[in-house]
Amino acid sequence: MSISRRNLLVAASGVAALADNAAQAQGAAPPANPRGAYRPVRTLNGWTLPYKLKNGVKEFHLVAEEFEHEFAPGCRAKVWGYNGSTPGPTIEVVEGDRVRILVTNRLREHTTIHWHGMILPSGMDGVGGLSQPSIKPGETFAYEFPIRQHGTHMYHPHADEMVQMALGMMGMFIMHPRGGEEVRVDRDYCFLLHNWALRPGTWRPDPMVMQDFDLWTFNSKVFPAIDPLVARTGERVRVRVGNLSMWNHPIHMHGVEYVVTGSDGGRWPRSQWRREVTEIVGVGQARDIEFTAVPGDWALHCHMSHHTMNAMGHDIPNNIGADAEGLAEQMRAALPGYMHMGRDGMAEHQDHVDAGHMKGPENTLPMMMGKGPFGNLEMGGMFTVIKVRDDIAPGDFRDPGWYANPPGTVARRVSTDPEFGEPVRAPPLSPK
Ligand SMILES: [Cu+2]
Repeated sequence: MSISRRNLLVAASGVAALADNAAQAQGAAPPANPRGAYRPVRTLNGWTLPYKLKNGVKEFHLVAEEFEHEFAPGCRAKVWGYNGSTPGPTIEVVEGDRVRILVTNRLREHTTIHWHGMILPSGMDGVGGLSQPSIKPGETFAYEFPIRQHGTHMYHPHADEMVQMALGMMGMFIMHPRGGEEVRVDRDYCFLLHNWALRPGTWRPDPMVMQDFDLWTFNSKVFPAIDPLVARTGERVRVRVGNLSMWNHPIHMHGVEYVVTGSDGGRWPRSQWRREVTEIVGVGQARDIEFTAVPGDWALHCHMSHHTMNAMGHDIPNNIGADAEGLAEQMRAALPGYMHMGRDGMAEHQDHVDAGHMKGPENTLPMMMGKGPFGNLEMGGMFTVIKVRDDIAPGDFRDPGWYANPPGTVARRVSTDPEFGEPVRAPPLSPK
């Protein structure tokens, strides 16, 4: 099953309309903060699940299933997720709603869904064997509960959890506060952090891997396939980040000091908001960060530098500083075209891949990818760009291309002589 981007956009805008209609249906002539009138979230590379209103209950339908997913062009895998996507579609509701979530299991083993961090009856908590019998292949279960809180939440299986999450089963559950928000945001983005052990040349993520992952993803995509976060200068932007991976991720944003304003516990009182440039989103946690958009192209990425790389060898000897030309010549005798890499650093990697010198195994991505207006970005994994412009219309999420820097505001070359200038240097080590 494949869902085109266009259909996703239609689905996403459809749910916004539904939200508005629901507000009108319940609707009092314009109260200050009508219930249901919220700014819908924008799921990076994803979509929001539409619902049907049945006797005042918002009914959603999730389908657990296997399908093919693309991490970026050139790398696909058989994954598990919901309704044809990983992460599954975002569920978006308002505090005070009553929801019914149908879960159909089209996998070949049983499953459940746990509503992570949500206040609900014990029997709706979704822990297979503890809260409920597991949902067997072919069965559909209904979860039904009132929404009694707000915040950035998640859903995931609590049955064969290690395997099912490693293969991509997870999604976001956004609950908007009843009565609106005191400080409103103009754009509200969300994404989930995850990691995948997809060995080069293979097509199924390996759930047994504990540490050496190959792909680090925002919403199951790697850079440069991750959507940019677009905003207009001066808009207030919220980014909701949830983590259902196996590592903690320090999420770093360039260009602004942002404010951490909330978590799984909802939007915090303003006295608890704090300024940061990097916020660790721990495993099983969610964080909301907000900022006022400043014009430019600004990186948003995990600060674990291996997490902004795509697949790489984990057991390769360190070649930095190694003079291996003699060895390389001997190798070329046996293997024509042999190249020794990594002596001066690894930035050459992307050039060699682009030039076709290095042909990787099937179904993998170069460690470093992406082109910017000034050359190779040498990034992969958990990296994307916040693109802020003066002339973007409210609600326009189209990629505006690269930033046109005002004259005189770009770092420039002033010399090509390595002996240039009189830099002050630390004193040399004393003799041994
Ligand atoms: Cu990370």
